[in-house]
Amino acid sequence: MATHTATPSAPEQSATEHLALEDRIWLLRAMLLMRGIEERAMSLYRQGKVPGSFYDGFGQEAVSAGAAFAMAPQDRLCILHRDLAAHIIRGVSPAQILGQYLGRESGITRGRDGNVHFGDRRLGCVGMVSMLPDMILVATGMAMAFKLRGERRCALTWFGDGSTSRGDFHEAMNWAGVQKLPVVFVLENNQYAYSTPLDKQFAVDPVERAAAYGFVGLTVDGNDVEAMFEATRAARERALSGGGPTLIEAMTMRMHGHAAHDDMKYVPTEQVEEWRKRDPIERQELRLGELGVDIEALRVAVQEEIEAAAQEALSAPMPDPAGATDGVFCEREAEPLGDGQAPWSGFAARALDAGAEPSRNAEAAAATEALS
Ligand SMILES: Cc1ncc(C[n+]2csc(CCOP(=O)(O)OP(=O)(O)O)c2C)c(N)n1
Repeated sequence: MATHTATPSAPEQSATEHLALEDRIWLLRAMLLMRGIEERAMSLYRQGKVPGSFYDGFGQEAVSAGAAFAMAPQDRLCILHRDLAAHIIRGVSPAQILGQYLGRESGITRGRDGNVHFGDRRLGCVGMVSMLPDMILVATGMAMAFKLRGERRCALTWFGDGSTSRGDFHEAMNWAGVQKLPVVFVLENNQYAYSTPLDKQFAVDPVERAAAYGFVGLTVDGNDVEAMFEATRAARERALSGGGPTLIEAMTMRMHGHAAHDDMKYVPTEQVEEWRKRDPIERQELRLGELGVDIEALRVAVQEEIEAAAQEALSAPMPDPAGATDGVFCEREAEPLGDGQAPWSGFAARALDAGAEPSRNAEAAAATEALS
């Protein structure tokens, strides 16, 4: 029997039960990197150095950081335009991300796209398709393949509230429910789809629709990175044990315009101010500060890392125009997607149990020692 719970947040206790201190620091670091990279990129955009438009996820960092952190190396991710922390957690370097935004040869698409449509297939991430919400279908298709091949993997995708009004959303949900597919759907409810507010988008909160398709739907505080992690971790466990998909509705707020050109005049200032008090980074800093973590040292280290990455990206060459059409069509047999990084210590512990090498992120462990 499918259930829907409107509980706004998973209890703190259940989050920390699965998170070691190094994990909690990693989550903060991923959010700080996301915010810092996007702030740096926005200033580069204003200097005319980022071609195309610029989209960011300011204020929504916990949604991608928390969910991606719960995914194992062999899982597959379809990452959307406000989910930079997911790329970071999977192992894309800040220099590569900035190289991507600057259209450089060093970016993931090697200058073929800018700030939105990319994903490092070597890290198990599928590059974003612009038509919304087509990545829901891609994730569902991958989960179908895992089931048919008997592979123990889970697919995860993010999408916005506006995406839920399209027919493809319903087709994917229906098929995933019928087939009990190992897929996690993260609905990033950031209150607006471009200028359309929620009350003009749907008459019923879309999380309620999960029950109609026969699987679990739950609402999580999307500005609480640990609650996001815990909800996704549990959804992944359910998916891998045959319990089918989960629709996680992450309640958050788009704190900036739809893209850099948008002054979001249509959003009441009070609404933005209200959400500013729930900033996901400040929240995690408060938690860790109380545990004795040196937040300032972490902030400084992250800023230094971003500045070095910006310099590296700015000095990378532009792509050779002669190769502009390379890689547009698949000219040889496609390589399978690779596995991504999965820094959560829970995966490392399981690998140790199985006698394998730990996947624990050495950098995170060192950071914990230095900061606590
Ligand atoms: C089928 C389709 N229609 C329109 C667009 C243009 N578009 C890009 S993002 C966006 C808003 C999407 O809103 P939402 O799904 O809530 O995600 P958010 O941008 O708020 O994260 C629109 C209309 C698109 N990419 N695809």
